Amino acid sequence: RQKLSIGLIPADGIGKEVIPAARTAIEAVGSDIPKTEFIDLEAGWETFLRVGNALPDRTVEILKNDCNCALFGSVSSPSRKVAGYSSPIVALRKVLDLYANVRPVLSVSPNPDTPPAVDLIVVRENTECLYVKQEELKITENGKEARATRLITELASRRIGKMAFDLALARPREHLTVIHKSNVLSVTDGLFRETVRSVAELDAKYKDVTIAEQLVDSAVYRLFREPQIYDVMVAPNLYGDILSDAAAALVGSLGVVPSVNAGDSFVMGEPVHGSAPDIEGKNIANPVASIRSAALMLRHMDYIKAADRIDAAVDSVVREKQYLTPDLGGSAKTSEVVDAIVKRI
Ligand code: NAD
Ligand code: K
Ligand code: MN
Repeated sequence: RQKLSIGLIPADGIGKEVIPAARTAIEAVGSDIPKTEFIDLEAGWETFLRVGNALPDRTVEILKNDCNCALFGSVSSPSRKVAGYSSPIVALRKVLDLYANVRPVLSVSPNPDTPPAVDLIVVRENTECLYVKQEELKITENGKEARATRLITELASRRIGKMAFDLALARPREHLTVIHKSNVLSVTDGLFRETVRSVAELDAKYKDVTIAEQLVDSAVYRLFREPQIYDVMVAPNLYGDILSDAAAALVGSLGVVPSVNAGDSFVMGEPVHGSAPDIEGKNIANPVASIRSAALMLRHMDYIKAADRIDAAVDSVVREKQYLTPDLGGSAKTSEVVDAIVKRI
């Protein structure tokens, strides 16, 4: 690549504080990536209030036509139904066919020589399950009745399975846990489980990956008791969403957990956390999740050296108490943490 065009979609709340931080970190890596251009793009609840559309066509077109990759912040979605509003992040994952949400959860050990207590990756299917959002409400003689469709396809389960096996193969332990609930949902989760397992049966290159299975409820339980048993976990959309927020609790804060939404031809970095309205505008949001998401995005595009430099800078900064934001028990400001990370990159 001669040039890198990165779409920036801060969206709402603390997204507007942490995405600029991620941009600064990318700018700091300089010549380890091609000449970079950033394109500011709109989406989110505030965009909806302003223009009546949470994901303007212009944003999608520029992402599709002009960007190599993107960074998304967080969106504030109302809990009640609002006519005309639909979450732009769910829509973006679909229109860009970003079928995998890859969420590494890593604890930072007090010194560089001790291995981290938690070091796992949640690989979440990103396009179907209950997130197809086909819900209906009807009135029956016994009152209201609501239904939702839960879609699991062989195609989506196979490609997420492949992504998970590839990630497992690249890690020292080469261990994959398939998360499901097929004791109850034998048709849908049964298809997910069997299809993911069949990926290894059909391709000899995965023969060294060890495979385990865990029902999603006990997976959460075991995650809290013995997180070290997990290496790569692959799950349908909803279970993956819940598991990765739970795993974030193990490493101190949602504010440090990054992700990428990845497809075959596009990747979008995104912190796992939401728009955090409770701390918005106070310069105390933890920028680590977003900065690590930028590194993960670059790593996914094979800019390994740039990604390593960002991650190493983050690792060294978060080992120092003076650079912990309030979510991690400290009193550092967002800007202080960003400055320290940029200096070390
Ligand atoms: P949240 O992730 O926004 O916040 C949960 C808690 O974690 C809050 O106490 C918050 O202050 C804290 N937190 C989150 N990120 C932090 C950071 N970087 N630094 C310090 N503290 C941080 O989840 P929520 O409160 O359930 O949802 C708030 C809004 O975000 C809702 O409108 C929800 O729909 C939206 N949301 C969006 C996304 C997304 O954009 N993909 C994901 C989750 C939630
Ligand atoms: K987010
Ligand atoms: Mn979530």
